Amino acid sequence: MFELCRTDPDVFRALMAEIRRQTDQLEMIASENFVSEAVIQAEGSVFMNKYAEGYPDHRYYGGCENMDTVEQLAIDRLNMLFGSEYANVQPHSGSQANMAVYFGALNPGDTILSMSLAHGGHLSHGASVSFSGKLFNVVSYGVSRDTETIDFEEVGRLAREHRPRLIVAGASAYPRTIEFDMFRMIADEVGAYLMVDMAHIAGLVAAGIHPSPVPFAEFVTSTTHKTLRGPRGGFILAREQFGRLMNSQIFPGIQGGPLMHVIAAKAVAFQEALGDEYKTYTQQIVANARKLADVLTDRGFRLVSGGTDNHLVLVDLSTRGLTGAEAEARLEKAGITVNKNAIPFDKQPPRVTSGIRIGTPAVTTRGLKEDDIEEVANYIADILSSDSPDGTIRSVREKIAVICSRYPLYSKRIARYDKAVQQGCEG
Ligand code: DSN
Repeated sequence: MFELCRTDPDVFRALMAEIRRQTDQLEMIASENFVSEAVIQAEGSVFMNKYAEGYPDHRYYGGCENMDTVEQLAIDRLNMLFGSEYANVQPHSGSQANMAVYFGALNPGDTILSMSLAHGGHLSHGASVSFSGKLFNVVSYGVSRDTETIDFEEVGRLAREHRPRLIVAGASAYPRTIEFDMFRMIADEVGAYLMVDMAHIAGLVAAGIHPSPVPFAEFVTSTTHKTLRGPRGGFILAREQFGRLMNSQIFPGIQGGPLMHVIAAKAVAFQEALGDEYKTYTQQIVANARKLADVLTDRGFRLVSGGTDNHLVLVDLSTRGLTGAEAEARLEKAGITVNKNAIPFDKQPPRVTSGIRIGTPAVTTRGLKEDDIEEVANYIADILSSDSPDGTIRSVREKIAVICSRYPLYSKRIARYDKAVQQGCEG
């Protein structure tokens, strides 16, 4: 830290501020998490200096023997984690993993049937502003008005009508179990490929808490940094027969040199996810989300679909005279970070929304359990119920600070940063 502090005080100050922001607030954005020190060390390493275009044992650069070791470790661990036949750990992100599948399985103009962004889907599943919506003919399914769960009658009807070449399952804001077997049946009926983007739930799938898409889908994509608790990045799993195709779509198709420091960090995170402690962690994520759902419901809030089976809840604020944007801002002032989120059939525009999405992966990594979540959920309810919330926000801010000090995070790292500053960056 002394070097960074000395050579680039501007970046160092931003880093100090960011570690304080992450540790002094409760992070409840459903897609975020805190990686281990081991993951940070693998990523912040000299692996980042190396070009390794190609794949293990087939590289376009010399000196790749250690790159081969880490990439093969990541691939083998990932296959073990999900019981898959083929894995590609090079995608820089979930969007690039999805792009590789689309480019491998489809021709431009082909039809994709995927979940609408407005009902919980993802930009890269065909939103008009994304490459996926620009290059392919996208038909969207959503949730039913009654249950706010995926409307499989609609999925089947749209599939029969539009004969998509690819059906996409997976969501960014869906609090319920996704029935991959139902998607498989519909895909088989119309002769479509099935791709599951399990980014949000990958950690729950790895631990066996959510059904796995691997037996049902030709292609499974994911990010590595959400419930899976790795570095930011993506991966693809596929049936063996599609392995060569997926490899060529990632490199040289859409990426150049892989980020070997990120792949090393992925390998470390996958190893962590194979351990028993990780399974306990994911069970606690879900227990915490259920407690959050129960308390908010008891306090009179309406949750989309009436509750949760996974790591997140989607709160409908439309009947409380509050928008998602206002709720997000209030909670942030109190030290609780969430994001505004459209709810199904939302009447508000995307920058405003009628909902907030609240997730438990990051606070569970800190160590919060159901009792703590009950306390936090009541604070959230207090802030969102108040007509003039300033006083409530101030008092909750103090209580959140107490919870944060009860569950410290990155303490040794912060001590090292502080020492660097105290010693004038000389050490
Ligand atoms: N931005 C992510 C999320 O928050 O769900 C999805 O990529």
